Amino acid sequence: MRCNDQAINRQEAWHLYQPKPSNTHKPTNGTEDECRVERHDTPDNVEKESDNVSSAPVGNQLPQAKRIQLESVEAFKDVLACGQPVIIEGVNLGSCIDTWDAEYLKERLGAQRPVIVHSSSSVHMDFQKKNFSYVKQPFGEFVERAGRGEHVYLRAVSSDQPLKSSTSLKADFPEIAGDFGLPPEMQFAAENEHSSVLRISGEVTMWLHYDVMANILCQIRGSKSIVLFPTSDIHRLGFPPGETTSTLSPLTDRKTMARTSPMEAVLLPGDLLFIPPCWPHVTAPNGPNMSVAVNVFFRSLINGYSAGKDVYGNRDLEMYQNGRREIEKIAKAIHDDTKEDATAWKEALGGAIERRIMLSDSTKGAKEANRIVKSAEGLPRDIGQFYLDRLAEEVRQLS
Ligand SMILES: O=C(O)CCC(=O)C(=O)O
Repeated sequence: MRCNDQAINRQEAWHLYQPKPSNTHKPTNGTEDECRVERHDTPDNVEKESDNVSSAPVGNQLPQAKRIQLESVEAFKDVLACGQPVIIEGVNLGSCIDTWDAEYLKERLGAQRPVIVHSSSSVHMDFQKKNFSYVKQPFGEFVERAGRGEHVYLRAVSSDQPLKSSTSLKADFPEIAGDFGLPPEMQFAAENEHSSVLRISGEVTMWLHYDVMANILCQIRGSKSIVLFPTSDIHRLGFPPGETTSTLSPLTDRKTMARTSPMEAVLLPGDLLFIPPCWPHVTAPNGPNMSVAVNVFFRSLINGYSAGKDVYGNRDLEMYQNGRREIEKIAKAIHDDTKEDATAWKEALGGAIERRIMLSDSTKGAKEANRIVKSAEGLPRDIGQFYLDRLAEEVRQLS
């Protein structure tokens, strides 16, 4: 699989993300043209119409993620280099595909084993409104609830140190870990693994979020739809500064969907979805059946990860965290200016940051803005630009 006609240096392929126009989705084979997907909206009409449209499910008209088969280790590196979501089918994930039903899981993991699950009266779990509670219950009871299509969700955490370590199927569920394995073509993901997360759910739509780690979501039982947005859409998706979880529920919000460029991936048992880093996504069940999945988070960037602990694989890159500290210094530097002057400085600094312009040292806040611009060097273009845009906006919003 190639994402364009240029040869990719495979040794480095995994960090050679290319900038992409926001209204296209990149290829999974052949040439760019083969892989172009039309934007699904007509922005002018939608802008006018949207204020009257409040909540209609819109997920069923979306461009679909491409399905591919993976032939080699190099082909997987090409997938990473393309930086687009893709469904990989026809791989051997191990005996889990045949065995992981409710009875088997209860028998192997123990029906009385206590687990902490998200439980809600709504199918739409909402992280911001916290319309769910964490419930401790025996695993057997949880699996039965999930099987009945109740709104329950298990996202495994490390059984030893849930606040300090990321979860690993091998360490936390050794009784079933041998049933699951990534195919050899995905050696790169296995070698750079951050965590492997067991997820079991009933009828639940999970909130919109992005992960900073690359992600292979392996659907083992049941079917699920995932709606994904390119990184360049993040500023339209209601992510508060410093957060990787959105305030919006885009699947029921036609206005948001129309302003962005989502695609959909419908996963069946045995399908693997590659979710590139910093691609917001929301998951929805296809019916009230139990879904069982494992997702493997892995590092796909050469550098730039936050130095602190990242238990969930979603801690923003170092450049964003450092950039926000630079913005605090800018705030102090312009604190005593008149409102007009401060607005002019903020506009100038924000513009320089988003356009990657280095300012002369005599400009107020220039050192800080220049450090922000420099910190995007070496990152994939779309990810660096996303963080620069986000920081530029935060400079403009300084009060
Ligand atoms: O399986 C799900 O419901 C959520 C998966 C997900 O969000 C992820 O793998 O990051």
